[in-house]
Amino acid sequence: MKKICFLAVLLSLFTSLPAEEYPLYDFENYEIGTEFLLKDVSGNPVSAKSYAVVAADPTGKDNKVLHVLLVNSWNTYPEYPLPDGFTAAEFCTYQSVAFSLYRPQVLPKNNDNMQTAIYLGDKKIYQEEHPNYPDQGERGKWHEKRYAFTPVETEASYFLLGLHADTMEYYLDNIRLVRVEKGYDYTDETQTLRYYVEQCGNGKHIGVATPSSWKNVIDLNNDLLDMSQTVFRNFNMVVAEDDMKFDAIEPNRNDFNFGYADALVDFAERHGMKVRGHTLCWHKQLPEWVTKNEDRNSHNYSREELLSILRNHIDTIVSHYKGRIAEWDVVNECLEDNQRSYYYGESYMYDLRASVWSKGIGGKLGWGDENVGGDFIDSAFVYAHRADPDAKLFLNDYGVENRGRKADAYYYLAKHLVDNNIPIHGVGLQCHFKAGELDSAGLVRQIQRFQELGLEVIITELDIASSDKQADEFRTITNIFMEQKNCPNMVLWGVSDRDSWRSGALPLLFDADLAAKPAFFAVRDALEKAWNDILSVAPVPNDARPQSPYVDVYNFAGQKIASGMRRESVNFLPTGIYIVDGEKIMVR
Ligand code: 9MR
Repeated sequence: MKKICFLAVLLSLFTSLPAEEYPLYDFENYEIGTEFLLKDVSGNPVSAKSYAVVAADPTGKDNKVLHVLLVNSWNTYPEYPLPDGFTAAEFCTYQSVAFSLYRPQVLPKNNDNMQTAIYLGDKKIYQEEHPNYPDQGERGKWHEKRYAFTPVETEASYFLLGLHADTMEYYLDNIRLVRVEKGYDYTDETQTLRYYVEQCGNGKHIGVATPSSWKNVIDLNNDLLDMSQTVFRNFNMVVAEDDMKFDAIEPNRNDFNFGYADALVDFAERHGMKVRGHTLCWHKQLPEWVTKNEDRNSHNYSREELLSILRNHIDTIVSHYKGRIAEWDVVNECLEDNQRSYYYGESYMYDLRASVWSKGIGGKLGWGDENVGGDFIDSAFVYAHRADPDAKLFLNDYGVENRGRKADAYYYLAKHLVDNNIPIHGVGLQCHFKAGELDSAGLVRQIQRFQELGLEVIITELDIASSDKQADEFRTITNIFMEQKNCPNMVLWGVSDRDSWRSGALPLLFDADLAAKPAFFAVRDALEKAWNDILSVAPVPNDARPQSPYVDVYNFAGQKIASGMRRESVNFLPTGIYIVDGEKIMVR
């Protein structure tokens, strides 16, 4: 343990870690004019006008490069033999392929649809798929590129690397493999976040949002991928960043697309992780058939029709995952940012945001805009509860974590739901924090007053903008999460800074190479501290009173897990903390 802490301190002094590189092709040993084979991976003949040939650097430097011209050739890439004695298996021990790319000022046919693809033998190990095509950088200049690939099993003796379009011209140089130092070794479980949270034996989960399918940075079917391993080795809960939202899952009316969501749930089950569902009812990311405008009912659906759209959506999805998704964000971001009806007559109120749901369904719950009502909230919770009575159901919102009108409005909304017996189990605090915004006393107070309502509080979308305090702020919030009894889960909104929705803010625990940042070590230290605190609970004297040979056993969260168990059998329960005869017992 000491060794790990020392390592953590040492590493936290560095922000970027060294990379190990293996040079593959710099073309300097080739004669100008040497041809490289071009291969069409669809098996079609390559047009005779296409070529890949060693040439002089187009910027005039004394340097040899590979010049590729493709004419009417889709899916066609230069083929590079692996260096003598260097196997495909060794290739796959690296994480990324890096190279320099130059595109001439004038492209043939002005074709700019350029996606990079990499194959090892006939197996595709990387392809950029993006609806808008990636920005390959300004033309007439060299640019550095680096792509993490998916390792595969193959005995291939060559790889393919190039750009994908019909007719185009480009230059490549300095092709190499890169392995990055991560600062910790995730194959040693005692160095991961998950290990410490699970050692605590109190049922808490540390979770992460898996990158949206369109970002193409996680393959949920490939457990070898660095991104996949970073996720399942460090976290024991997942949520889809985008792929369970309305537009992703019901893009056309009653036409459900469960592809990525199913893959995520399978991935989670394969790795013993819990799944949060996000999100059933939101004003954003709605398909056009629901509304064309997020704050209006643009198709003028009737109240009945909208309720039936909402019911069918919730019922289908929650039933599809019955028993497999532990908790749902049922209603997301339903409060106005600016709470004007804060104090109304004798009581505290809340303004609901205008949306297709609040405007089209209406109802009495909520004040402010008289055309806005909250019946959709009650309905959404009831539909979800009917579809899976065991799933825990949550409100989720931002700007409600500390003190202030919106934080109060959130409390009063939740209280209203509880008072009206709506099946709600808790609230999510998103926690997208700017540097310095975390108010720990305010956060603790907010978590605790929901406890008085009997509600859980989940930190659902944590990210904190980078600053010299970032690691400390992550440590503070992790301590709060571990200390507060009604706060079972803390979820990071993304894995790597590179893929974050706030990419410029560098708000997460891993950098673009999935190397651990100081924030990672701060979270891990806080989890380890929580475990140490539990271990240091004083042993209970066992001669204090007569003992029954049969006991009821509760878990650390206070749920009964066994009635009338033989006292000796308690020692054979899985490692963890249990409550027996009102005392904590540690089973190792
Ligand atoms: O991270 C999500 C990003 O990829 C989407 O483009 C965006 C669209 O609205 O939603 C982001 O996630 C949001 C989450 O679903 C709800 N709370 C705010 C999050 C950040 O915008």
